[in-house]
Formats: sequence, C-alpha cells, structure tokens
Amino acid sequence: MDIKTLFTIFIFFVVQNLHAEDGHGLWLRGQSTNSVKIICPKSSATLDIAGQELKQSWHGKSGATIILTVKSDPLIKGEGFKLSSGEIQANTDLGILYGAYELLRLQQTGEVIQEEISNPSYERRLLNHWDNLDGSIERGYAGLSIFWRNEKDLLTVTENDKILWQEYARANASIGINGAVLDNVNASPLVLTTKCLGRVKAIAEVLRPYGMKTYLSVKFSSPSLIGGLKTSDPLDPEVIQWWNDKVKEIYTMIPDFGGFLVKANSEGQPGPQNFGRTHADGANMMADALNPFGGIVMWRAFVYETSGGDRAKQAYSEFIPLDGQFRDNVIIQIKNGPVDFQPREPFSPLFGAMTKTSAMPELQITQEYLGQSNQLVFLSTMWEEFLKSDTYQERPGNTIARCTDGSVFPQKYTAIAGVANIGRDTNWCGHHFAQANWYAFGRLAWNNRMASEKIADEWIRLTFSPRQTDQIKNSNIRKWQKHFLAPVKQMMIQSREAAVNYMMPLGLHHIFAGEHHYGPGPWYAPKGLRPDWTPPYYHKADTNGIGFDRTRAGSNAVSQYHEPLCSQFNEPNTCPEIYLLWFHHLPWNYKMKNGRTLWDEMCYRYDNGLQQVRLFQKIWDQVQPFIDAQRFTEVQSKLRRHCRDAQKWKDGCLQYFQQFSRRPISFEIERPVYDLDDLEKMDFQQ
Ligand code: GCV
Repeated sequence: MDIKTLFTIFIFFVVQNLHAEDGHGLWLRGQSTNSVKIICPKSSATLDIAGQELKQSWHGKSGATIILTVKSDPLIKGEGFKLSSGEIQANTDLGILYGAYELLRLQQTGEVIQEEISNPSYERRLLNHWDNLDGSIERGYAGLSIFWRNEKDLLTVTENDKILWQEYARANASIGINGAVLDNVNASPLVLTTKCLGRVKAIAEVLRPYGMKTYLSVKFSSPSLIGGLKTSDPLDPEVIQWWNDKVKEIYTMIPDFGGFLVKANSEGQPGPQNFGRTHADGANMMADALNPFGGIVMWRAFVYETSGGDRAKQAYSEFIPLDGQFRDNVIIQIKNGPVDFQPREPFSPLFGAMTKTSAMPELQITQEYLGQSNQLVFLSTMWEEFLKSDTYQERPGNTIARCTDGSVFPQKYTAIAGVANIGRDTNWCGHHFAQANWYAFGRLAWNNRMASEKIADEWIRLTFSPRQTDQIKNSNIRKWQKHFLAPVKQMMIQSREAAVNYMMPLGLHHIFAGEHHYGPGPWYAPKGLRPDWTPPYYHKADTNGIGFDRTRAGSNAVSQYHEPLCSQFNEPNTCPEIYLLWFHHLPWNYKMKNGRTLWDEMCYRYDNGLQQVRLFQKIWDQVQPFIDAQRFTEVQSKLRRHCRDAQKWKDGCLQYFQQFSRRPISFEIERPVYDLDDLEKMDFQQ
C-alpha cells in the first residue's frame, strides 16, 4: 500500500473519531475547513505530507497561499526552517515538514506569526522504546508494544500495524522527534536475526516519510548467541567480521538505519569487560562497523556493581579514565542523574566532565519512579531544571544544555534520548496528561532552552482547545483561558514538586517498596537482596539522623563535581536544601533555613505534597464544564487514585522514619490515616 492510500485511511479514522475524545488524537486535533493554496515546486513523500497537513489543519486566512521552498540558507541549520509571511523555507524536505507543523501550531495556539528561523538544539532527537520482542514493555504503563507482538504471527505486518505506526510517526514529526530505538536496552539477540530485521524494515518504511530513522538496541554477546561464534570478544577478528557483516545486512535492508544503542556490563547485561576489554574497545568495534554507513553507537553510561561502593559515583569513575578513547561516531548516553531517574537527583557529574568524548542526555518519559500512569506528573519542569544546571565545566554558565548540544565541545553528532511512555492504550500513554510528557520531550529536544510554562501552555491549547470541544461551542475563549487553561497549567507546573514532596523530599531517593518502583518502602530490605537495591542503602535512617553522606568525609561523591559545586554540596549550610539528604547524613534536630528542625520539615513537606494533590483534584473538578465527559471522568478517577497514593507515601514514610526520629509527627499537619503495619504488607500496584 502506498503512502497516499495509507494517509487517506488514516484521515478517515481521524475524522470518524473526531468526537470520540478518547485521547487518541493527542495534540493533533486541529482539523479545519479553511482553505489554503500550496505552491511547492518539488515533490517527495515528506513534502506531500507537509502539504496535506497544511491543507487539513489550516487556521490562517481562508484562501491564503503558502510557498514551500527547499533552498540552502547558511542561517538554517540541519533540519531547521525559516517561517515568513506566506513561505516556509528549509534546507531539506524534512525541514519543510517541521516548518509546516510549527506554522500550524502557531495558528492553533493563537500566537503571532513572525518571521523566524528555528534550528534544532540536537541533531538526533530520539525515543528509546524498552519494548521486548514478545510485546511486553519494560517499565511500560500504557499497554503492549506498538512494534512487537507475542502471537504466532509475531513478524507478520498487518494494515492495522501500519496505521498505528503512521500515527506514531506523525505525532513524533509534529514535535521534531527524528528517531526511535525500537527495542529494549535489555536486548534480545534475536532482534538481529534476518526475520526480525524484516519487521524493522517494515517499520522503517512507514516512519521514513516523517523523517524518523530506526535504531536498535543490541546485545553485546550476539556473535556467540546467534552467530555461533565461540566468543564475543570485541578484539577477536571473527567477532569484528560478524558485526561488519551484520551491519552490512542491516543497511542493505534499511539504508537510512540510524545505529545501535548498547547497555553493556550493567545490571547483568554482557559487555566488553567480560573479555577483559574496556567500554571503549566494545563501543569502537561497533562504531567501526557502522561508520562506513553513517551509523552511530549510543553507549550507555548506566553502570554500577554491587561491590562498587557508592552507586552514585560509579559511572563517572568508569568513564572518565576512558575520555578521548572513543571514536567520533560513539556518543555516551548518560541518564540525567547519577543514580536512576529519581523524582529529584542532582545532575550526573559526567556531563561536561568528558571533554574529548561526545555525550548525550537520557531522560525518562515513562514514569517508572513518578507514579507510572496513575499520577499526574508533568516532567518538563524536572528536565528544564536539569538542562539549566550549571556544570561550571570550562567556565561558569556551561549548563548541561550547552555541554551536550555542541555549544561547548565540538561533537560530530549531538543527540538526546527519552525513554518512551507509549503503548497500545487508546490514549497512547495510559494517562491523558502523560501525553504532555511525550510532547514536552520533543519540544525540549528541539529547543533545549524552552520554558516549561510555554510547553504546558501549548500542549493544553492543542489538546483541549475549545474549538474541539462541543460543550464550549458557545462559550468565549477568554472564559476558557481563565477557567481551564490557567488552572490546569498551574496544576501541571506544580505537579513534579508535589510528587517530590509526597515521595522523597529534601534529597531522599530510591525508597520504593520492591522492584515495581511505585509505592513507598523505606523499610524494604529482603534478606539476601543486594544492598543497593534496597531503600535503607539510600536513606540510612537511624536514631542519629537520616541521609547519605557523600561529603569529603563520606563517599566523597561531591569531588566528582566541578568547583564551586563540590564545596557547595560538601557543606550542609551551602548545599541546596533540595539535595540536602542526597549529600548529607544529618541529625533529626538539624536546623533548616526556615528555623524548623529537619524532622518537622520532613513532616511538613510530606503533608504539603499530599495537600497539593488534593488541590489538583479541586482544580480538575471545577474544569468539568470546559471538557468532554470521557477525558474529564478518566482524569478525575486517576486523580482520586493519585490522592490515595500520596496519602500512602506520606503515612508510610513519616511513620517509618518516626521510629528513628522518636519525635511526634508535627501537630500542624493532618494525622496519618493508614497504619504502618498495613502499609508494609500492601500491594501498592493493586
Ligand atoms: C531497562 C532501571 C530500571 C530497569 C532498566 C534500567 C536501565 O534499573 O528499573 O528496568 O532496564 O534502569 O536503564 O537499563
């Protein structure tokens, strides 16, 4: 089936479901009856999509003309574009498509359209899908994989598959995402079999016109697991040949294949160290195979050993000595924080510290540690905080954004990745508001200086715009802005801080019950489990106090940060209070800046988080007149669950820590409603 027929079927579905408001339409609900004349001297699959999108959703003056010009301009970088009155200009067809989406977004959000050049911050803006070949998704909370299936016909591609992939590609292109890693970093070697590559080829064909490249996570031991070799040693000539041949086979099938993502020597995954080699040896071997075809290797820095001391220090300790040894088509993919996507972490000290090696941030869009698909947490503010963090590397002002987008270090490739929150659920992400995180990731990947307020504003207007909501047809837009847009935006902007407060305030981290990473479990420490997989390893509460001592006198993790951060973090009175217990073990009566004791402050923060969620419920209940029934009810129900969860977090953590603080739960706050005994036995995912 050609791309035009697919597009027609797809439009048919969109029109059919216009009033369903089940969330499937994401932020792309701007269909309009206004007409526009498109002048485009060239034709290609991508340009045709740009033209169709403009025609379908034109909110400018009816009868206007728009010219699409593919022409080089030194001010336009890569896939960037220039918008001016009546024209979209770009170096590439894809740039035109991005320009078309930007123009439509400006029209639909009511912004003034001025002449502008927009260039992407990162060359590669990728989603990482942790999708397994059996269709399950590691840390996925929105149903099964859209790419893989656990059925007899695992590899048969159906028309429904293609429709879904096309909708997916369109949504990504509309926010500038230009690549997808299709399988879990805990990779199956089978993904590299010729059969599976056939499915990857089929996906790539649907994604291609939307400018999305496909990438694969690969298992380091694939040569021995599926290639029949005795070893997977990266310096072994037969192993090198195996990867060369495999890469050649991939490019024969998928000429624009993007490259590999590798999790090696991490959480039980094999890697070069199994053969006495380094991360650089392993990454370079793959990089050499990919280089002739323009492919890249994204080599993850998420490594830690059970016997390796402070887990937060390990990635830095392993990778810094290798700086300068990697090929220029290797990028080290680093999680935002030094531990693991916690509600709040200081940034990973690796950013900016490797001056001769390309680095890229890895963010987590799926809410593994932030309430999964039950809690409303807008992650953009967390990512903004991270990207704006000053590393002080080379000179003050070198933020993470600057250290990774090529502003500070010359990188042959720049990139950013987000672990996707997408599944087969009708609304794609499990929670209607989780769509905002997908949207925010794309917008920040395009412009890493964008403010979360602006992103939230855009997303709300596009997703809940009164134009699309029958109930509001006769109501005026200002009323909608005051009673829907403003309060909902406020709720989104505050939601991450609320989550930090009711889960892990003041720098606490990783205090979840069990492997599910959902409910509270500061007590969770089954016998025999490696210590760094249990919360007491992280909170270290005892009758003397609480927190992880990472000062010079403790694990000395502070030394991995550039001055003045190292000294600031080292002293409790200069350490930002949001990171206090990340870096310090402090007595329960430690005096906070506001005069409260540490214990009272913890009580206050936990309660405050819960009260914030109660406020979100009130806000949402009041917006009912401005929204369709289905999305209203579904979000309302999620917020009720959210509130119960926040109560469990507060009650569980405060009562557990009270056993050590031996102080009353501050009388200024509401009393716990759950018993600690019950919480310790509870299955929070029920
Ligand atoms: C894909 C955490 C998650 C794992 C994940 C791992 C990683 O440990 O809990 O599910 O594995 O991070 O990022 O590799």
